Amino acid sequence: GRLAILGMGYIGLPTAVAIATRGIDVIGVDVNPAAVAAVRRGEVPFVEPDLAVGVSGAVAMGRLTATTETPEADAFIIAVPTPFNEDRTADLSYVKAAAEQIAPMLRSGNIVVLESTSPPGTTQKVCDWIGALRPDLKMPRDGETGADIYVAHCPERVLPGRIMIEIITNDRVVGGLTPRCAEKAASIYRLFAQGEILLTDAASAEMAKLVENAYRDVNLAFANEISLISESLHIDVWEVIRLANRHPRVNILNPGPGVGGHCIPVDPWFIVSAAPQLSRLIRTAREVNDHRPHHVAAQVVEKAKRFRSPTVACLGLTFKANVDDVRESPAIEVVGLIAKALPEVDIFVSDPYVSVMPRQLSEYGNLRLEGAHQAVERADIVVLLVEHEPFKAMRHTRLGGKVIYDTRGAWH
Ligand code: SAJ
Repeated sequence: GRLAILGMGYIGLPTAVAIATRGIDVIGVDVNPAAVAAVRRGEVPFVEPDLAVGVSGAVAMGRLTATTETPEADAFIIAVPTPFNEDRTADLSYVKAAAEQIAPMLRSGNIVVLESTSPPGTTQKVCDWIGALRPDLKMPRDGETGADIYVAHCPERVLPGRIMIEIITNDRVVGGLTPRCAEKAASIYRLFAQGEILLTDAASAEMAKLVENAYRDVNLAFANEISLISESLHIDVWEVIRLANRHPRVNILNPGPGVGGHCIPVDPWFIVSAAPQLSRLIRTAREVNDHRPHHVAAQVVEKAKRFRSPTVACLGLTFKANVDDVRESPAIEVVGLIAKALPEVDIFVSDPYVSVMPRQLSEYGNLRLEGAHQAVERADIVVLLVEHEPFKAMRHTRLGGKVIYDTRGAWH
């Protein structure tokens, strides 16, 4: 068998490695020639534990190759981004482009799996887009048997930082346009997944994925709101959460400077736009979390007023600890807001995973990227935005005499 994966990113590349390692020939397809060239050299353009060794191994074994042209294959996995538009509806242009790239290559018996997180109904659209270009093929239809092509949705659900573990161990939801489609698509995941494979229909699979991330977002909003309230009452939120979590049925997450990454700040909006009138809690949770960076920045500005000419150190720029991903990072938003509000103040920024000033921050002349120790040494105010391991270790040694704003509770 031969499998093509469209999108050599955070999901497509790990999936390619997992399958290639099982002795299947995998062809990675990407519109970006630089991504293709990197895979061909056995390299990974981002940091993810165990992925680099997996890619170089799979390429060396000759099981993984990459190309910009969609090849013929027995199965196709679509793992391209689904960003959102200004109006917070999903931008399906990458998914559509992938479906249209696949269409001319399809032969009877092929499987097409959508892994990209998508609003309800997208898997059906993929089927329709392909069907429009290939009237010669019988596409799957609810209640009918005997299709030429099998179309299903199998949403990715791996946690950045643990992708190579979770891609193997997580249970997988496989939703087919027909039961036969689900069964066919499941055969791909049975190659490498050790978790259970749960068969369902495509719309349920689409919704389940969105609900998983909305669930986390609502829980993060709860933690962030408790933090806001506790702060206003001069109560230590970390102590409150530590105590409350000793209840057998309470498990509050950690508040922070906001909720980032490419999924959790985006996916709940797909639910809201599918049912705007009914999504009150989910929408409010998004708003609570989106407000966090503004609150954190305002607190820093407040603390800075105590000094005549303060220096601020901001530790962390990525969207969460121990990854190099800065997409939708609340830390970057916080730093930008502080830099804008305090144009006269020197601000040192430090992150072990970031070596060039992120583009969104390049306009501020008062920002400097620094090593953490130098940054802290010179600072009057130290703001911890991401709990990277090396920052946690600074707890006792470096912080004496400074004003500390620990947004992650890493030094508690
Ligand atoms: N965060 C907190 N406090 C916490 C935990 C997280 O503030 O206690 C913040 C993080 O710093 C980050 C954001 O929340 O900014 C999201 O981080 P995360 O670790 O909760 O999740 P992601 O975005 O890395 O991955 C999520 C996962 N979804 C769920 O756990 C339901 C992952 O399984 C999904 O595959 C992924 O989204 C995705 O791609 O959809």
